[in-house]
Amino acid sequence: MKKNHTPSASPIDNAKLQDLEKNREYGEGQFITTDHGVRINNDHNSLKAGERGPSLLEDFIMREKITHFDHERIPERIVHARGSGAHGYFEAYGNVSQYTKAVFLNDTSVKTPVFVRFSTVAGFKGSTDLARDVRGFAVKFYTQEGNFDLVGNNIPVFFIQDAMKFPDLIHAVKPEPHNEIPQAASAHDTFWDFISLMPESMHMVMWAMSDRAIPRSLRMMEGFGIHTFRLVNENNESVFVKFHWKPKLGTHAVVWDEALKISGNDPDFHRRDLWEAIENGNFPEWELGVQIVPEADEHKYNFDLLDPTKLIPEELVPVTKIGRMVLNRNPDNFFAETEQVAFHPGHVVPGIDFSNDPLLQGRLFSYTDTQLSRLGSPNFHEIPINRTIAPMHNNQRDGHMRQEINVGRVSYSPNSLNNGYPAQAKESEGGFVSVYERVEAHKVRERSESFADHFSHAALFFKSQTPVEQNHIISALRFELSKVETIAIRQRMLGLLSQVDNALANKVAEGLGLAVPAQPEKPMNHGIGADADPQKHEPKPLDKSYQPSDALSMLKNPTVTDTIETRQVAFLCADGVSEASVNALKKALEAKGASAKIIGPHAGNIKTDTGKELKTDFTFFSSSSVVFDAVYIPGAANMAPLESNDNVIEFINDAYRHCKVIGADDGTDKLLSKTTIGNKLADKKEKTLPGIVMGSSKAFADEFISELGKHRIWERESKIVE
Ligand code: HDE
Repeated sequence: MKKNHTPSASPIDNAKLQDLEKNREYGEGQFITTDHGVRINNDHNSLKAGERGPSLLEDFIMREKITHFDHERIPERIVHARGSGAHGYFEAYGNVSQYTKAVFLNDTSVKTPVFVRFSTVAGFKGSTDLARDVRGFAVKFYTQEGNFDLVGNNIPVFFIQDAMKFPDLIHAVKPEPHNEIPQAASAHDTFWDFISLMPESMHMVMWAMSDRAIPRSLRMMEGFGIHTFRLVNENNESVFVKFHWKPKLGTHAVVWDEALKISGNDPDFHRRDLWEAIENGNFPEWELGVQIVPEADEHKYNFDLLDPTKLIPEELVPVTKIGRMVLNRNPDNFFAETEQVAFHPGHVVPGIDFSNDPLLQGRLFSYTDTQLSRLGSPNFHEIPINRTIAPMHNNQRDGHMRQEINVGRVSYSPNSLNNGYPAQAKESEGGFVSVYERVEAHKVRERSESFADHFSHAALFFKSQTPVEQNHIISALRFELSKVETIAIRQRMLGLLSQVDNALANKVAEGLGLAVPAQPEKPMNHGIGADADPQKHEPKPLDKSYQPSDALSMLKNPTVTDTIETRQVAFLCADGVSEASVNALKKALEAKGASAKIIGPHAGNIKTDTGKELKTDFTFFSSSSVVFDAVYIPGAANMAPLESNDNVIEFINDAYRHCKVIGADDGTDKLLSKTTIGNKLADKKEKTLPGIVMGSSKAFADEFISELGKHRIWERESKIVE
């Protein structure tokens, strides 16, 4: 069999790595040329008739350069436009052969290369990272049996049950079409109008209003495949499966006021954090987990496994860890890799198959279709980041920007001129065979009655949260709904919330200055005629049999960890700062994998009390406590420059408000007296406040680190629910 020429290899094999090396050095010691290899003699001036004369049309060099530039942009993704990517690998623990024949999930000797793209959903490509939004968590596994894409989110359920509603959902959440306001935000009328008429969205709404929607870092998020998939073993026996990613650093969030301020201070906060962690060798890591449900148990639960607005509580079906993923290399080129990567839930390998979840089924159509307009050609699989490392042969040919130079006369099957090749693979030879599922039914446009419980999982989620987390959900709903101008929409939402949890609805209503309607409005009254009811079935009453699930709360989650690895502490310093005070905590933090950033009155260096130079990383003016995990005020020969600086006062006040740990050495009392801390101490007539670590004792660093390990000091927060 003749081999086809492949001009460049897949993105992750050795040949590609060498290519990348070459690319990195590309241009070094080389002449600048046109795209067609002609050396350019003058890249600064266009060709003109005389120094002051008109430009000449014959200037093929300028025309080529400008034409290329004019076409540099491609359409951004219709959803998930804002994203950040990284390379890494996946290693299996080798404990799933009874469930799946997928080699990459079983063979412990294989390191499967991966490319991951994290994203927000609603905002445009240049929008802020800290929008309140679900995060995309899409992983491309370059397995030896072909590419497997796990295109998931950081929230385990979705807003809608049927793909048919996706364009409506997205039209509702995107900026409103008449004035294109607001950017990357769900806090506006069209979104809540749609939601208030879609009771099935209530479970996802609870998650989206929780702190899951404002992660501290992309490295500190869980990931979920959402839909029920199937695993298939060598004997073609199948089980249902839900996929989970569990982050090594735990699941953490920022607070809403902080998110708003980060958006101004550093809109690239998550992208920068991911990039810097990898550059510094702090490789983000997740474990891949599965919840397995035998086929025989398909109807065992009081929710439908095919309904993507439901989850399987971990207490009912535990998560078994089956491997780990490490991200250890930043992209070389954002456009070539992060922008051009094309994910598709339909990219599966033998051993993984689909369920009949109607949202998943719709996605299986959508993702190839969207690449045709975004990447512009059916040959998008040839873009290096999308290439499989498995041998690839078929009779697909030609099309825009075809890279491969297929050799020979044969591009059809069956053929005899190429001895029948490329040949079909039997199942025993790794050929993909769909799950042998019997389907016999009427064609209908209907929703199953088993999808009609819209409130029980929303209520389960809410009651599984700690009071702190419940407060945040209530505040988020108050924030969002107070931005909705149409009172009827606010009221309709209160009606829906009251069916989830009365106390929740009442607290939100209080914040809106409204009363919870005695009789929730029937959403479908807004449709035209009875046929507009998508559900057909009456919503089911609340199922109160669910026990709270700790895994649903970020604070109670059993995987929560007190590690301070990669956390960043702002040290507020000026000339005369005590070198000993800086060094003692800095050393202790670094020993635990955290780092100190010196914030000073100006860029460059400041002088310590021993006359040494200390380099500042940021200034009081150019930074803010919202982009750090904690604050430390070292002792100093002269505190006056800090005491008289409004930015310093705001820095400390924000850190206090956002429940961050604040450490203060001896001699900082006057500065603290000008901040919220001073006011609180005076009010309470107490010497200490939670999470404020004072003094210079030997135990100081240990105490500071132990408080930092709590992530936030929630006792400080003002409460809506006790
Ligand atoms: Fe997507 N989604 N989606 N989606 N989705 C896209 O594909 C779509 C859904 C998700 O980093 C698009 O290449 C439909 C659920 C992620 O490149 C598009 C439906 C989940 C990403 C598309 C859904 C997702 C996308 C836009 C309802 C969680 C970003 C650009 C049936 C499991 C991938 C593109 C990346 C991207 C369609 C619902 C996750 C238009 C029709 C549910 C993480 O094809």
